[in-house]
Amino acid sequence: MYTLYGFKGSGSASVECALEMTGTPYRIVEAASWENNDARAELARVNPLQQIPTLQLPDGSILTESAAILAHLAFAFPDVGLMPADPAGRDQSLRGMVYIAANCYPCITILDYPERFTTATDDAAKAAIRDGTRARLHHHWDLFADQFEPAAGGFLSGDQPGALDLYAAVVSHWGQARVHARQSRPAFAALLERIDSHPAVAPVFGRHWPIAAELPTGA
Ligand SMILES: N[C@@H](CCC(=O)N[C@@H](CS)C(=O)NCC(=O)O)C(=O)O
Repeated sequence: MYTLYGFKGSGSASVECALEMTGTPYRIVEAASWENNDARAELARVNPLQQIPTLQLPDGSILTESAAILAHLAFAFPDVGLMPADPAGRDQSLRGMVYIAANCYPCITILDYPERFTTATDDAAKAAIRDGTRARLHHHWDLFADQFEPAAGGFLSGDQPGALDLYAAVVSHWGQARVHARQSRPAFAALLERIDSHPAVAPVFGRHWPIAAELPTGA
């Protein structure tokens, strides 16, 4: 069976949701770089970056990187509809996931750990890094919203949330992206809320972020 290394309120929520949609058996190992326990050591063995989500496949191999994991599940379970069936739609889904991985998720890492990206040690320098990064993150989400529009079915992946929807909904939980989107790109903010509240998504997101009203704060 699959083993998902993840933690509450983290990026593993997108993969957990996709696994639920496939109906395949899986287990969760609660591990994170910020939790100093045995599971963290296990996570470090399978993913030296100690980042989650990390997924162990039934054959024992390891997948890291949310976009690669979500794409794996979409291809391994093609009937579930995690990606559009038509090649052009699938290409755009992959493009969207790589966009988020390249442009949005790294900003979250910088917001969470500015000290990794500067030799300055004073709080003012870290605050300046955070402020600049947050502004850039919001710009990246604006450009995402302008280029990736929901299909006629209401979601980025069609008539139900798919891999790209899950990834966008999870990563936009942080860095005040939802607050910004409500002002700047209200249709995109509404899409994200539609994804959150879809019956296939809400139970999983509800476990990760129990108080929906507090979702859009972030770093
Ligand atoms: N590039 C990775 C980023 C994953 C990531 O940054 N995950 C966060 C949790 S949401 C993490 O584990 N951070 C811990 C750390 O960097 O020490 C992906 O796209 O999945």
